[in-house]
Formats: sequence, structure tokens, C-alpha cells
Amino acid sequence: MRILHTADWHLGKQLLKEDLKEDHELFFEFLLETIVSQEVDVLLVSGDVFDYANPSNESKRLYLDLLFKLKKLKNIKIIITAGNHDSISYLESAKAVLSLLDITVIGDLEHVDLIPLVEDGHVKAVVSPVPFLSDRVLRRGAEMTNQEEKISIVKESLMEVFTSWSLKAKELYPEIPIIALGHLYVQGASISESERDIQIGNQAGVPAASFDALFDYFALGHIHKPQILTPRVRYSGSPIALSFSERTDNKVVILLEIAEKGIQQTSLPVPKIRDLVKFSGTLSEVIAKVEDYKPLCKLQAFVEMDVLETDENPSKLLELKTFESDFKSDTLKIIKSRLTFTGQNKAVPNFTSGITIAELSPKEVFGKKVEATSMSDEDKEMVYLAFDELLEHVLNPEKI
Ligand SMILES: [Mn+2]
Repeated sequence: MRILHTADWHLGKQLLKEDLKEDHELFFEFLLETIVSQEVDVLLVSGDVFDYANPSNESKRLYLDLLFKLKKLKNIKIIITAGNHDSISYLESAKAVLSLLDITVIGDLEHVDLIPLVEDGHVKAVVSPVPFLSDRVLRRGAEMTNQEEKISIVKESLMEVFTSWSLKAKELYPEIPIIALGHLYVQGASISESERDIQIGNQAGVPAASFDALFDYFALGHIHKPQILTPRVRYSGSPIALSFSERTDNKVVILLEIAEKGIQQTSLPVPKIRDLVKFSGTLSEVIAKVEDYKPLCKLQAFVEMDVLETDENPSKLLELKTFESDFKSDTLKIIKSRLTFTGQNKAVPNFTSGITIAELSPKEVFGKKVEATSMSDEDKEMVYLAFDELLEHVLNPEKI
């Protein structure tokens, strides 16, 4: 039996203001080809199918078209769980009709149930499809007075959920390999710039080793950089780069094969379909690099110009902006630029211009305000934690 693990598609995602629809379409072509060529029987998607809780009709069409094409091409089993970006109600709205096609969609903890994977009349593996669990769900209404308590309750509760599914699987399907899905931050994971903080600003991360003991394979979602945390605990990562910080990631999907002794894992590289390039140097160096750039991928490259000049000189900004607005190319598009004067201007250290508020995360904007105050480090920490919690509520109102 062959199973494919992927996660964090983020349909509808824009990189700055650029649409990534073509990137998703090309990834889906690769996914369809891979499922056929690798003779995949089961597809696992560990959350964040969509980027927005209220996806556009275009994103929904992409998703439903993919499911249709997959089922038409090959009668595989599909298991999808919700991530922190997904709307539980939207994902589950088509649950009943999708179940007729052997597509299981799990939005919340209440609907989790073990799914046996059967081949030739025998159960070959059992899947425990746990979706993203918000802090509110994990706290289970517990009254908490301080942050430490909150962190420990969220951690304990996470472990309890996964331990109970592991035990249930072992009891109902003894000796059968267990594969769990989860959408969470696991301690030690290396993050990118495109994930939203969860679990109290990533403070309530459980060590990967704790999960390694529970499952034969833990198919994780949430972190966008593919990574192996322990031999059995892995993030597939997002299949396409969702931020410049992921420009050197080697994106993959993971093929699992149920063998005599456990589960064999193989990373299948996702072909790079768009180059994200960051050019740094003085203005003239960066301009030369942009002009010399040779396209490597099918889609137009997205470029970030990171200009560093020693002496403060406002005409450099004008020069940069003029170059940007005059620049036209089919193979490359400048989507981000910044100019930093690195000289010793004490009044405005490391003055950076050309950054708009849209390029900063809400936390970065908030951080600028906090750092400008004379609060103690302890107070700052409290304020940041409260901010993370509020932000989570604002971004996921239906999970409150
Ligand atoms: Mn994600």
C-alpha cells in the first residue's frame, strides 16, 4: 500500500500582491502525475488547504476540480484535515457528498474517527486524522490565571488528544501501523515567514520525541519548510514557496510504503515552478543582477531587491523606484524592494525606507510600538502573549 503525505497548499495565497494560482495549478498537475506514476492508493492532506477562512470561488473551484480529477484518474482514498487557516464549516460543508467518493474531510475534533486502510481484504494501516486544535479547544474552558499555566494546559491537552487516539488505534487494530495526521507546531521545528503563530505564539510546542513514541508515522502540517523531526515525525512542508524565506527550500511530497517492518518514507521532490530571488548589494550591483538574471523556471520569477547603501542619500530611493517602475520583463517581476542606509546615522540607526505596512506581519507592526515603550522585558513578554492570543481570535473568529 502506498500513501502520499502533503499539507499546507494555501489555495488563494498571494505573495505580497501576486497571485499564486498558476503555481497551484502546476503543482496539481505534478500531484496527479505522481499519484499515477507512483501507484498511490491514499492521499493525506494535513491541513491548510486554503489560505483564507473564506476562500474565493476560484480557490474553491481549484480544490473541487482537483478532487474530481483525482477521482476520475484513479480511485484513491483521500483524507483531508483542517488547518489553522481553513474554515471548519466550509471544509465540512461538502463532507457528506465527498464521503460518497471515499473522500474523508475532518474539520474538528468531534468528527475525528479512526480510518482503516484496507487492501485485499486486510487492514494494512490505520489513520488517526486529527485537525488543527485551537488554544480555545485545548483549554477546554479551564480558568487560568497566568501564562505558564495556560502553556502547560495547552501542551498537556495536545498530548492527551494524540495519546488517546494512539491508544484507541492500538486497542482496535493491534499490530497494525498507525499513521496520524496533525496540524500543529512541534517543538524544535524551523519556521518560515508564512506561518501564523499558533499555540500561544509557538510556546506550547510538544517535543517531537513524545509523538514518535505514539505513531509509526506522524504526518504533520503547519510548518512550511519540509523537515524531519524524528525518524517518524515529519512535516511535508508546503509544496510551493509561500514567502521569500522559503526560496531555497527543496519542496517535497512524502511517499509512504507500508512494509513488513514499519513504514518506509521517500521524499519526492516537487519540481520548482517559480524562482523567488533576492538580490542584495549596492543599488548599481542589484540593478546589474536583475538585468543579468537568466530564467530557471517555467513561471516568471519574483524578485526582491535588497539595496544596501552606506551613505544616506535620498536620490538613491528615487533611482530605485524609477528603475522598478520602468523595468519590464516576461521572465522576471520585481515584487519587493527595500533600501537601507547602513552608515553611522545615530539618530536613525539602520534607517530603512521603501517598506510598506503590507510587508510587515501584524506582530512586527505591534513589536515596533512595544519596543518604543519603556516597559520591562517581563511586561513586554506578557503584552506579546496577549497580542498573539488576540490575533488568533481576530484571524480565526469562528474558533473562538
Ligand atoms: Mn500553513
